[in-house]
Amino acid sequence: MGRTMAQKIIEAHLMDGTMASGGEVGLRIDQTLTQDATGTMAYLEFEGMGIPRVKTELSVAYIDHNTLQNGFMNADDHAYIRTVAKKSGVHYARPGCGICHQVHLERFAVPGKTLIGSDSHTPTAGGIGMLAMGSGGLDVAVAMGGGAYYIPYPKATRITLTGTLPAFVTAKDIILEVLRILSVKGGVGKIIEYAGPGAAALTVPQRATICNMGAELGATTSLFPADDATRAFLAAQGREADFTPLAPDADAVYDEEITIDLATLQPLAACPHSPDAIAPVAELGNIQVDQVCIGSCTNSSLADMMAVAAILKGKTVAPTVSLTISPGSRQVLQMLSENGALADILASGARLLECACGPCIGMGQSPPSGGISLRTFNRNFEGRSGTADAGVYLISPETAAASALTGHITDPRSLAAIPAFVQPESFAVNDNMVDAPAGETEAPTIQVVRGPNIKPLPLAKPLADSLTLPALLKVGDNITTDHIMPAGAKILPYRSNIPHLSQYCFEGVDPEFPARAKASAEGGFIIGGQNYGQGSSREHAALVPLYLGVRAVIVKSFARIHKANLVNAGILPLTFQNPADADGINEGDTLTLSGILAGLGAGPLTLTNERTGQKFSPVCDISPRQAAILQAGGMMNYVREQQNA
Ligand code: MIC
Ligand code: SF4
Repeated sequence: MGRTMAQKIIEAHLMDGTMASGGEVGLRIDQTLTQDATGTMAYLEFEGMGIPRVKTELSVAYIDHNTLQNGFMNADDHAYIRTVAKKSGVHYARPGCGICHQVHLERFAVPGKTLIGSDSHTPTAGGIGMLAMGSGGLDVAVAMGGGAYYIPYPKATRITLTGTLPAFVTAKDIILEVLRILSVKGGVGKIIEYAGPGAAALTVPQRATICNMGAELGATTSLFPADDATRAFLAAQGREADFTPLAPDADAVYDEEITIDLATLQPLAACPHSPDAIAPVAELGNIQVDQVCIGSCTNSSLADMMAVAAILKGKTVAPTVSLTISPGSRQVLQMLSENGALADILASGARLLECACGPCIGMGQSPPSGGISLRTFNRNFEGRSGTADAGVYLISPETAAASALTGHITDPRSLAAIPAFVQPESFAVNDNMVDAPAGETEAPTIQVVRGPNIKPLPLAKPLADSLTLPALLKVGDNITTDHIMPAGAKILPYRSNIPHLSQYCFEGVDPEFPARAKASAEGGFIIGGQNYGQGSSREHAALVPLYLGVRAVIVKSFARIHKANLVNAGILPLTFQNPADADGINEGDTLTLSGILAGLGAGPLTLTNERTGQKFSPVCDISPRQAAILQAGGMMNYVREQQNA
């Protein structure tokens, strides 16, 4: 039987498991990346595993999230990451290099290879034909040490793109259309492959935009073929030698097929507060805009910025709008400054931010109270911007620039034509801000710098067979990891300080939760709905609940990365067999969970509501390997046990 692109890469990297649905496959990982909001923890975990040097072909530590530095915390964490990277064999991309996914695409991603990153948008590199997945820091630490990365064997979805994009309709609108079709949980357990003449006509950065927001579908990852466009992009980056072709076999079998005629698309927007709340821009009516933010790992390529510059050229941003621009990398910024487009952007009144995540993760630029913000980003979860009652719309750079000029949400098709962007034959390549690690002889002499913000990791209690504990919190569907462990300028600097972070757990959902959890001596359970833990890969959304005493999370369904993070932390991820069972539990009820050890991965456990006497049979749908991790009390303990054996 023919193979899909993902199946080819999986087969070439298979270390463990069989390629059949229902099971788990363990993959050899060629490259890893970390960013600074999750990286500190990942390197602490790597150090904790006692492996002196990384065993990957390439590992890169980026500094892009925590760049506000309002206090010593971020700079201390950067010094830690810089020194631990140098010692451990990891390349260090200094602050100012750009957003990890954009820089990795430009400088390091290789078709046909595997990449995991401690960031959910790592699939961006799927645009170049790389099998790139987001994971928690513990999984990155294991992969850096040469261990396999495990995923549930994915289902295959093919999205065939036909036709040609109309003017001012973009790659962003394609992925927003896919989100409209599939929703924020429609990609869970799937790898999405793009095909057809419409896919072939897209450049690598356009493909990367689409793969980037595949994370919002919950997909394991997304992939484009590696073809002539891929070779041209790599050649322009001075990396043609990294090219290998990738295409599915003609008789490859897909579990699901979707076709989108690009000619029928129009500019779209994801409306507040979910990336799948899609509406055509033309139908939104006259919505006044307070802020427009252009950038993020979704839309910060040279092509995106050139389109924005062309639209802004010779015009002035509307008086009521604050327009911010964050180019995705120093390469993009340098080329914009050399070709004059930056002058057009600045002359329009745009506010230039550094090449980093910035407003996307709430690090500055929070909109005004009740404000409307248009962003070319990938997530518009309630409160993520830093303003609890702001409404964020996700749109293309073209829609963003058009709206910044008029002051209201504007269909860019109303604009005069702009010059077509032609990808340069060579990008401005300069890797002088990516520091190579020390060699094997120098490495042991390097002192790792540890600031006072770095606190020890919480470790799980040994697994009991039965637990009688309160339901500490009950939540609804689509709870994001931003709900569980918010980010933003106030909290993000404490990503290496779990005790401090714990005060903010579920802050926007129920500010009393941390105190309630701490008051329960033996801890308790969380009850949730569908797609629990969607969004960010932050393992803090598991480590902080662990610190607060959460022993099991019992929900209708999980997002992939968060479920893996719960197991790695040592928290039981349980699923109700009948979603309506969640209705039989109220917050505060005392619950007895029994048959835990026998139930790990094999048949139901028993959950008794001591208030009503009702019994439920949730399942722990995990692999034997994950059952062993839970039995060991989480991944750190499991790795140590394995090393001792
Ligand atoms: C995000 O976009 O939510 C982040 C911040 O990049 C996260 C990682 C994190 O929480 O540090 C992600 O997407 O995984
Ligand atoms: Fe950074 Fe935003 Fe991309 Fe996350 S989604 S990596 S915060 S730019």
